[in-house]
Amino acid sequence: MSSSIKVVVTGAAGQIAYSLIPRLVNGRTFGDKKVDLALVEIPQVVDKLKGLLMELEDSYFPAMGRVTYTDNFSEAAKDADWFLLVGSIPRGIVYNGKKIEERSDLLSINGGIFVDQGKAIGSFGKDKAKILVVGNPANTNAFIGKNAADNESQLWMAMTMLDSNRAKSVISKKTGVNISEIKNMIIWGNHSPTMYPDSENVIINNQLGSTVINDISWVEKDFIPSVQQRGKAVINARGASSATSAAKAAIDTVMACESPTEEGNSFSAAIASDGSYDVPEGIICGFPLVTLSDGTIDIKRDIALSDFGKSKFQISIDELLSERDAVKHLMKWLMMKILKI
Ligand code: NAX
Repeated sequence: MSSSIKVVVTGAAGQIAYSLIPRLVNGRTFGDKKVDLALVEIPQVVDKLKGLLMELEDSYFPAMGRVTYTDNFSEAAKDADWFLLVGSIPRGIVYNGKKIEERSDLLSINGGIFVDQGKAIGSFGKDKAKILVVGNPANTNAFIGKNAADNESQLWMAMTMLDSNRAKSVISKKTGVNISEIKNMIIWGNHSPTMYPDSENVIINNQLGSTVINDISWVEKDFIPSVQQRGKAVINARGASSATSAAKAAIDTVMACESPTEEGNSFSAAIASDGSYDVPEGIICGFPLVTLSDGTIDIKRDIALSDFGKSKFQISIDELLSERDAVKHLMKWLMMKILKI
């Protein structure tokens, strides 16, 4: 083993985590590094993690290091390199006597969780730690967490890789090209039904999507809605939300960050806007990303968006801005800090 890495996973007793956690220690995700795991759950279910730990021990993972579990996030966060924030309160659950149906309620409840987790990550996580938010509403949770962490060396991302993988699959079926030859599949905007999967800038067998797919009606009426609504379709068919594909997408994101991106390609995740593509600064927005040879992750800035693409992307940007406004009250602590109250 060349070195070790510490990974924190929240929502560790949930269905995504059950598929995700073994892959973190399988010796492929982090190459030959030894992987220490800190698994986090809410107090009501944290003891279930004893069973998961037993299964991990029984699975023979030579790359697995120390595995701990706790309901104390700050304790888990100490010196961690990676945070996979999967845990959140899902829509439809009864919380404090009220059924959570509205996105605004979901934003508020999960937002509160992400203030605390963000503060702990900023204080106890390693400088340069990477944080991938999977728990929904992922972009705005990441926005809240990043602001609470207040540590510019750390990289906060929200997961859009699952949307990108879904889009590659749809394009593969449409064109007959194997998914391995479909690259630069960009998801612009929010991980929500407003996202814009970009069929014009995708690379299909070394050719630009806009030259391969000459069927705007299919793009508008089939491709975009099917990617946007795929999560719902899985729920309808399976009676539960995507789990194994979400876990695979989280692993794909980690691996994309851990090694340089090949020339001409990009990977999908949402990060804080620096104003690129005229996206208001600060919101956590889906962009094409590249990992540079020094390990830095940057926005790929040379993508040409058509007027059609810009108009679709703008819908998602507007949604992100309205979500930002809905959680402004959670930024109070930030104002207090600035005003030194
Ligand atoms: P589950 O309900 O199976 O598991 C969630 C787990 O999180 C539960 O065990 C719960 O106790 C735990 N949890 C809640 N609050 C916590 C906290 N503050 N600290 C630690 N743990 C906490 O959900 P699962 O199917 O695993 O999905 C998890 C999240 O991923 C959901 O928010 C879901 O909406 C989201 N998804 C995001 C996707 C993406 O592409 N970004 C796709 C898949 C998925 O829908």
